[in-house]
Amino acid sequence: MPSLNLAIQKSGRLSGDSISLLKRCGLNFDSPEGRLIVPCNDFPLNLLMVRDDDIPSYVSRGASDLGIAGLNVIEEARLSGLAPEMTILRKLGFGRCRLSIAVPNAFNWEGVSSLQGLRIATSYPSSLENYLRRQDIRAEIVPMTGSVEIAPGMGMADAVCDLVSSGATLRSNGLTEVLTVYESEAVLIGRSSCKETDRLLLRIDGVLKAQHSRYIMMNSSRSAIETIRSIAPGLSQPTVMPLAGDSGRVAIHMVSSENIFWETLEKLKAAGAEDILVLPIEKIMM
Ligand code: PRT
Ligand code: ZN
Repeated sequence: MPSLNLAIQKSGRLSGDSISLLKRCGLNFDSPEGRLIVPCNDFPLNLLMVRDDDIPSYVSRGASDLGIAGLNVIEEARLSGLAPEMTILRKLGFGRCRLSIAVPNAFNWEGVSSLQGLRIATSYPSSLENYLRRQDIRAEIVPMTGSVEIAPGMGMADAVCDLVSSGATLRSNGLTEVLTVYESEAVLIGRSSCKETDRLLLRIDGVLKAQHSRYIMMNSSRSAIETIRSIAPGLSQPTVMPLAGDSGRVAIHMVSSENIFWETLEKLKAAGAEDILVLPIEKIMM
């Protein structure tokens, strides 16, 4: 059976989380360090270790069946017409950031119309152009490949359009974030599905679902079951079992599709639940 190719970032912000996700999907492979192609031992899949910017082209041109990259990289490639043949199969929940517009702290910001006629430095010219067109703004785009945040200080631009996560980089360069162009996170992209991509997708879904889900166990009186069900979120049908030697009391087991907060445990206790245990779930197959 021919192997699938999955392109991931060789080294950078998305590499660790991409590898960790694939390992949680049961894929086993030797250390990818310093290698371009890494075969998996027990799944017909090769990892292609590449720069994140090349991932849309690998997938769109059919060299790779699948890829993991930031939505920002995918959007930019799609809008620039470089990688037309790809679809977003799953959002993966890591590598979260946003593409934002920022201006010098002293700038008199009065809303999006303040961008009219400015020079805006960015590594995302197509995303910015698309945004400005939709907002009916005419501005000059100054393309840069990195260190965009220094452009206003160097007199090269009046504003920047760059990725932001904590905002510390903008702050330390005397810039204020004023608009979000789009939110981004790591996504899985592909071209067409086949039996093996479907098999991998099922595992990815299982891992993503499990990481937010919790298994809850508690004891209570039979009469408290309905109140308890109304308190704990995301529950379908709990398993209710009689406790040995006490016909009025039961053990309740259930899966919650959301994390369980201390406040919820306090409400459960107030409703009469005791010995409440909350456990993480490793895998879910529906
Ligand atoms: O070598 P290669 O081309 O593969 O890597 P790269 O250097 O282009 O990318 P890398 O590893 O820096 O980022 C990979 C992906 O991580 C990006 O495409 C985003 O999808 C995602 N990501 C998440 C980020 C950030 N958060 C982020 N904060 N990418 C970049 N940044 C940079 C940002 O450009 C700015 O310089 O971090 C700085 C801002 O961070 P804060 O926390 O100070 O706001
Ligand atoms: Zn890159």
